[in-house]
Amino acid sequence: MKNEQGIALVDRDEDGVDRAFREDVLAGLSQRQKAIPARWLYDDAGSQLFEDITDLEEYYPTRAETEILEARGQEFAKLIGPGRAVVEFGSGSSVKTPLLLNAIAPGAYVPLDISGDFLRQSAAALSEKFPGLNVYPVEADFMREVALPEEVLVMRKLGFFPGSTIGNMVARTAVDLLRSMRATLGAEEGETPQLLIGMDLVKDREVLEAAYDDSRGVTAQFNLNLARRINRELGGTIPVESLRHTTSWNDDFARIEMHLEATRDIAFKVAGRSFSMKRGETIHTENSHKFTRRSSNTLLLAGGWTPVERWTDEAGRFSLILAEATEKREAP
Ligand code: AVJ
Repeated sequence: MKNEQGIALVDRDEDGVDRAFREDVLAGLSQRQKAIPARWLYDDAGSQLFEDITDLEEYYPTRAETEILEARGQEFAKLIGPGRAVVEFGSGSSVKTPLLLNAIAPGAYVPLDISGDFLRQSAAALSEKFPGLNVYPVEADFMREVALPEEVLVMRKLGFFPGSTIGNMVARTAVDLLRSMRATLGAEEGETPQLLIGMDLVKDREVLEAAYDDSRGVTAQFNLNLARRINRELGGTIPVESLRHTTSWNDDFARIEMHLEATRDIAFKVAGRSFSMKRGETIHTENSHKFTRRSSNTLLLAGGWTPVERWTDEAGRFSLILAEATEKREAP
């Protein structure tokens, strides 16, 4: 996979091993609290399992956010206006992006994704649905500033980041991303870009824990797939049948945590290195932060974005927030 500059985005060694994946896994398994960044959950199998999760009875976020996008089109049109280049951080899902594009009459659509395959698929699907719309896919790591295609530089920009993906990041990383988005969208060039971002809300612990530990065990498979992926791609010998999926609400940090817990003392190898886990010890595999009105405002402001409007679904489970890049010279 190469980006526009012809630079391979996935750096593989002679054996075809993704170097960043190996480094993250080896470093993560060497920590006192074992932890692997959540982004590695999404190989092809993991991405498919996540799609399955979005259909589950217990997993409300996708339905709640879609409900907002369906209900608020006229308000988006009024507050965002026509002719903006919509820059989506992550390849558009088949359902959510068309709802937004239909509502606002955009000038162009620019999906950004690190996976060229997903990017081309979703760009092609969107072009088919919107024959008149200029679509400029860009293969890039949007955690850093991305150079947008020349054709959209003159247009006003709207960033779109649905799904509460921001919730997977700890505050420091989330703020870095929000600042990168500002830079990507041209906030430093006297532009006032807008950002439409989904953020899931704090709610009863039982509802949250069920959403991340469903009765059909799909989320468990999603989590366990990470161990299988390590075995597949990094020559691992993790006894996957001796790991179990666990979910818990961390009230201090307002987040759901997913872990893989050893059900007995185990020892295994990954990429030639030896590791062990005592019974009950865990590998932390994901955080999913939940927000309040205030905590989401604080995070956005820290990242250089001023909230201007917010919507929730009827049941008040999920929020979609419209923000604009904060002026540099704003009073303290
Ligand atoms: C893709 C980050 C929105 O945190 O809800 C779903 C991922 N993990 N079930 C989320 C996920 C377990 C999901 N996001």
